Amino acid sequence: MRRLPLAPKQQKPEQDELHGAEARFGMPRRQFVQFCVGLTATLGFAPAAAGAVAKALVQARRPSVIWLHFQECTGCSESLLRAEHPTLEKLILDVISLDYHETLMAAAGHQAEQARHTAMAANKGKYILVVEGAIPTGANGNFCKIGGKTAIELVRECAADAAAVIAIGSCASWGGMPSTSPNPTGASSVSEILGQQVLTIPGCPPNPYNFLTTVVHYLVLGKLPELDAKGRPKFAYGRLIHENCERRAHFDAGRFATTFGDEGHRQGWCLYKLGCKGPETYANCPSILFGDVGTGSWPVGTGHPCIGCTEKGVGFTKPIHALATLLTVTPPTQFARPAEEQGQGSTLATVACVAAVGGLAIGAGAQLAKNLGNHVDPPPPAAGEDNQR
Ligand code: FSX
Ligand code: SF4
Ligand code: F3S
Repeated sequence: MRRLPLAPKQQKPEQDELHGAEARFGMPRRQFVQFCVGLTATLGFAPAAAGAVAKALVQARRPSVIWLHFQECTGCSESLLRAEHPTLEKLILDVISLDYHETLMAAAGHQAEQARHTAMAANKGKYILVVEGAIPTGANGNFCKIGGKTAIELVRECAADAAAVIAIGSCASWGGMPSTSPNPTGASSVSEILGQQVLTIPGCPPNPYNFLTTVVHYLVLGKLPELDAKGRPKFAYGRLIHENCERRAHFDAGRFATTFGDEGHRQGWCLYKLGCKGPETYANCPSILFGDVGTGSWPVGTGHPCIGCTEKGVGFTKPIHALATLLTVTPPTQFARPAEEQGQGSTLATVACVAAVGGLAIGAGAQLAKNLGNHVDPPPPAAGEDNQR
């Protein structure tokens, strides 16, 4: 029998790296250590890098963040408000300096505009621009104007002096829901408006930890994480949902729910035949879950097929109950290690890449355990019911 790789020994942050954490973050030292170790694992850094993460969080100068809102439901901000480690309040006050955010700031009108101009001037070339929502290009951009400027003008103006631009949510990443056919407002992505690929954190809403972790990567290494062809951080969007799904064992065994509420659905079988887009959607939803409420807190975990909300060309494009394209049918335990693709070296960044391999391996081990734990014997199929592939 193939032996699963053992988890590397966890190394906790050094005491001096924790100095000041309690005062700055207002959280017990133990909780702070857990938070740092969790972020380190999410990033795919080696466990030994938890100290560097802690140090960066304690000592780094808070980057100024300007957050723009356009065509969207504000679910991206809402999902951040529901994050627990840390809460958005801690994120605002301690990890980033949120200098402009229309939904959360107390200022309005001219005061709000002044806050944006002041932050941009004081942090020229250093601030992070976060854009939430699609940008309407129809009617010369006049569908959305703030302070007398169109969304197109605002994005270009704020991006000009930004150190980094992050498109948060599917709307800003590729147009998302507002761009669904026939797209009467000409809803477009940030990358389309700027004419260059920016970092995207798609999802409707996106997972708040993927944003938090991206910011922490920036704090620790002074640069944005490695991206895929759609601008998504590879640490979060490097693998298909189908590869880490807790129902995968049922897919491999050919056990499918065929209607909502049938025996297979109640037994937690695979949702592929109900239109699950996990086989063609890249995201870490099954691994990091949502809302900090425990096991199963993600769409498929609650019994609904993934609609592919992180995947351009799938979410809000393909009919919800259309069958997904199977990008791979190889069981995840058979995947080649990605080590060879990552290269080797001794810098923290490279250690992080190599650690990602360990992280994935550990994830695969945990996933296998989860899958085995979820295994149930199939009930006899009802007459005429097709539960087999
Ligand atoms: Fe809503 Fe954000 Fe969806 Fe869009 O998330 S959750 S419509 S991705 O821009 O507010
Ligand atoms: Fe999970 Fe969907 Fe893949 Fe089935 S098709 S294993 S429910 S991701
Ligand atoms: Fe979206 Fe599918 Fe994840 S619908 S939240 S990508 S499980």
